[in-house]
Amino acid sequence: MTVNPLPPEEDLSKIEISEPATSAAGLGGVVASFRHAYAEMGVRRSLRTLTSLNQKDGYDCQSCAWPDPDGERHVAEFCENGAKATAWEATTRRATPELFARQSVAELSELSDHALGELGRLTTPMILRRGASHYEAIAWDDAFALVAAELNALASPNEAIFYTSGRTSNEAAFLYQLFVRQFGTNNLPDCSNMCHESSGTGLMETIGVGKGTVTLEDFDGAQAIFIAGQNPGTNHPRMLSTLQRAKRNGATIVGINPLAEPGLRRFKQPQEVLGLLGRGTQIADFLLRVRVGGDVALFQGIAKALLERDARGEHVLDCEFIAEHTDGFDAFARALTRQPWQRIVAASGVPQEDILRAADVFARSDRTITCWGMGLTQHVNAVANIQEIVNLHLLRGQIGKPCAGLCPVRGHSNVQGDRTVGIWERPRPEFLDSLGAAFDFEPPRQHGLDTVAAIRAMHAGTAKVFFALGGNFLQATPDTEYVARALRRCRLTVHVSIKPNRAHLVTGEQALILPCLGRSERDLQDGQLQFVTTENSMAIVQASRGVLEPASPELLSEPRIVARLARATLGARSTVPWEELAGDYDAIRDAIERVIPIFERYNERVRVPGGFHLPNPARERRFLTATGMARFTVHALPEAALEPGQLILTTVRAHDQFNTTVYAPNDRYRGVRHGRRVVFMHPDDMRERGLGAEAAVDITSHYGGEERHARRFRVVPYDVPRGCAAAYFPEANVLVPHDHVAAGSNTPASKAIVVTITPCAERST
Ligand SMILES: Nc1nc2c(c(=O)[nH]1)N[C@H]1C(S)=C(S)[C@@H](COP(=O)(O)OP(=O)(O)OC[C@H]3O[C@@H](n4cnc5c(=O)[nH]c(N)nc54)[C@H](O)[C@@H]3O)O[C@H]1N2
Ligand SMILES: Nc1nc2c(c(=O)[nH]1)N[C@H]1C(S)=C(S)[C@@H](COP(=O)(O)OP(=O)(O)OC[C@H]3O[C@@H](n4cnc5c(=O)[nH]c(N)nc54)[C@H](O)[C@@H]3O)O[C@H]1N2
Ligand SMILES: [Mo]
Repeated sequence: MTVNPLPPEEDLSKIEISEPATSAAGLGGVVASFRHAYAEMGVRRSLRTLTSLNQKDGYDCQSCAWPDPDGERHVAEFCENGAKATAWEATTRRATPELFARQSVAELSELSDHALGELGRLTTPMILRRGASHYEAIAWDDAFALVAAELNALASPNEAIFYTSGRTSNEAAFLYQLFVRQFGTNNLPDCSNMCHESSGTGLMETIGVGKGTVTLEDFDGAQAIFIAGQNPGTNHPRMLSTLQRAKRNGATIVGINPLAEPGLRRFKQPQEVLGLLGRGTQIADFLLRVRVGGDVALFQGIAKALLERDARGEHVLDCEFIAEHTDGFDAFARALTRQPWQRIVAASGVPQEDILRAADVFARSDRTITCWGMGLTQHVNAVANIQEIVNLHLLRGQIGKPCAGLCPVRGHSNVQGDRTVGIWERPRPEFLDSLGAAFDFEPPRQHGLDTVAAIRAMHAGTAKVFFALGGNFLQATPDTEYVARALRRCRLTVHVSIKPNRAHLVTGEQALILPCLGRSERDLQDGQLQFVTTENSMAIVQASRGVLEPASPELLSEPRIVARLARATLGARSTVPWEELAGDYDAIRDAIERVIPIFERYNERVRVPGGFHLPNPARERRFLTATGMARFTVHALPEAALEPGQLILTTVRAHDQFNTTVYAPNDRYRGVRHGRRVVFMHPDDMRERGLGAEAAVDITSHYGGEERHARRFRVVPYDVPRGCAAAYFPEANVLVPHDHVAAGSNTPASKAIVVTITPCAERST
């Protein structure tokens, strides 16, 4: 039978809706951390793990990529969601072969995403044989032999896809891309393709480097901080401490978001007694309630206001910086002069006086930082969103000086590092030259497939083996039913994972689950305790050492899995000493240093507590673009293409999830409990459609004449702009067309889905 790729329906009548929170963290956060940790791992284990989290001799939190402070660290240098991520990994529950023998793949697919995760840690490699209904255990050697045989039977190495999720360490990622390139392909899609790819593309073209230009310390002296399309209270809670400090030092903070997220409003510092109980610190001085997809217009409005003030003689532009370091200013200024204010206001949904107020903050600040997240990167015009921020910063020279600059806030804890060490389907020629020279082979030069292209290739039958180092490809990608068909067409699908997820249930003809060590666990190789390294959102490379006994003696580390797979697949074709490298991570780091010069003295520097910074030329006002200048760019306003009755739906994360991992079916901050199939709507938009509070609805997306359906959601009246709606990722991914992507970065536009919302045939009570 064919397994349903979608999460099962929910009992909508159980969903409880209350007022959204008005502040983030505080006592509620601490209680939630410990309650969750104790339930999963008991008291002793909770203390052992939580006190090692983000300490200089401990391990890097698996949750987000927000950096750790350089100086003294608090004993509790973690947040509620870091604690949940740790507890989720360090749980004492086990998904054993007996469990898989009892429950068929079809039966497992009827569990919710939360329940699938609750099955516990995988203990043994598992195989789903051709035509079988149940997974069964398989020996590691046999598993590697099977993958190797399937890979070597392909007509071309380009028929294999090698996906990476951003939790993978630098060491594992480097070995993996080396194996994939020796095998003969650049088909290395990763989660970044769905995440900050638009930031990388937008920044590379304009400032010559695809990463952010600020450090954590820069926040302490910033005069203004803009936070656009990001929900730090849920997704980067430790950022709130940084913002609180900046605020106490006098910074003005402006949020740009269709939703009034509690984390942007008030923060009660859980590490301070007063923070637990008091009113907390107000974070954003004000919020610009942009309509979904209205950011290009909004940033243009701010820039237009600056240009107008300068024209009135107020000297708000940094003319010296513009002359010395940029090109394209004249064309940019001309385009904005011609852009009428009415269009800017209509397209952004923000009144002109609010835009002028934001421009005033920008004009008065000599040290401005702009942070952004998925609210900007997952749009058709996402690259333009990022480049409009660059334009603003260039106007006032707010880059490459202390306490000012650009800050894409990365998601997965090592997504930035994976790219630095070579996980990229479009590698630079110099990188390949260096890799080839270090390992004496000729790497493939043809660009590989990114995530969306990989989905299409599998769907078309031109890619036949899918291998994932972490992640949940089925549910993280757009267009779930299309992706399910794509995966089912493969000869073999393989997931290196730590817990069961839905991607293990929608498979190729054969499927393998290869269980690996988690980051919190001790990694012993060839009798030596190893550590791995990760790079955070601000380009600091740090060591991470697990402290717990592995969940099962049969688990292998990710570098070991890659090495054994490489040896099984490449045999005498490769001269790389795979097993030696997997037995000594220092040797992997030495190899990284040989290939990527910015890692000079890697092993020495990463042993200094706190790690080291990778260089960023834009920080020093060296712009490695074709012209050697930072570039102003001109972007058209997107045409609003909504037909009567249509809304624009954005997809967001709930407070109790990490991407496709659901810790609990709740979102305390938005006032939702006991369910996730909800859609947030403006009360007037509900009234117009005759939808009462608690109505059960179906959501239909419309794209290129096609319709996609997500059925049985409960509507929640919410403070969203008129014409906009929000639902949770991954439940809404079935609505996202796979070919609805950002221009330039090919990132699925999962923050801007054109939908209609209609009552379900049958109503919940
Ligand atoms: N606890 C927890 N931590 C996480 C994650 C998690 O799932 N859970 N995920 C990790 C990952 S991989 C990532 S990439 C980050 C994601 O962190 P965020 O970027 O904060 O992720 P989202 O929840 O997608 O939220 C995006 C924000 O953008 C807003 N938004 C939506 N549409 C628009 C728009 O058109 N314009 C503007 N200006 N805003 C908009 C939403 O209201 C929301 O507040 O977090 C990382 N950290
Ligand atoms: N509609 C919509 N879709 C989105 C987004 C959105 O905002 N809206 N956000 C996008 C973004 S920003 C991202 S980053 C992607 C995320 O895409 P992915 O990175 O593919 O998804 P995750 O849910 O983070 O992956 C979770 C799985 O990783 C495995 N895992 C956890 N820890 C480890 C480990 O240490 N090693 C290994 N090997 N496996 C491990 C677990 O088995 C878990 O089930 O989703 C994207 N999809
Ligand atoms: Mo992400």
